[in-house]
Amino acid sequence: MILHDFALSSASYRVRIVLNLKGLDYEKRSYALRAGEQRAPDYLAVNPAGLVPALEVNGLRLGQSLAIIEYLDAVYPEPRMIPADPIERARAMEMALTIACDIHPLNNLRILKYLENDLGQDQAAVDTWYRHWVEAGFATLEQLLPDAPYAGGDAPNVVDACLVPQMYNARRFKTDLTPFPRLAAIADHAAAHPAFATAAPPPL
Ligand SMILES: N[C@@H](CCC(=O)N[C@@H](CS)C(=O)NCC(=O)O)C(=O)O
Repeated sequence: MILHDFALSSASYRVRIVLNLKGLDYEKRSYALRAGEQRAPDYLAVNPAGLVPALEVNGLRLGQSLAIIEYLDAVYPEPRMIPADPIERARAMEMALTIACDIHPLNNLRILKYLENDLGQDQAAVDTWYRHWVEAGFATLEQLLPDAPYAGGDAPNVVDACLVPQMYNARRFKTDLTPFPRLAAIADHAAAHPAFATAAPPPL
């Protein structure tokens, strides 16, 4: 398996966590996102979106971190990342998608660069934008998360794999986490798990 990756990419970080939790070996290929390496023709042939991550396995080339996690869960079911029970599954996806659809796409590198380079916003305005959307999504998650050690209950699941990278980025952008004590506790607990620690980018 080849993971097309970048250490600071939170979507790639999700997949690294899941590969580690499942104990799967993989080769990493890294792309300097600020330099635009993800838009080079060779990589566009792997992932036409020009985004990381992408996973190559047995001739399959797959983009979208949650599609990759779903694939890995189907082929390597233990430990499960996406619950089998329909209600638990729907609840897990509600939380994971709050991060993957309602926070991350608004704060991705290309959006921040567009705000800065095309719309003339300064760094302070970009940082305010970033924190605004993190805080909106985190306020939702603070209500949804279970009263448990992990977002997945007694063991980490897809929600933890999305939450820990998003929390890393929230701290990187100096988001005030005071209103989100449950979220911070769960993210910190999961981040200490060896599979998460091994997947982590350099400490802030
Ligand atoms: N929804 C996609 C998002 C992928 C994505 O946006 N990746 C970012 C890094 S976290 C990226 O490649 N950004 C490059 C850019 O914005 O040009 C997923 O979950 O895989």
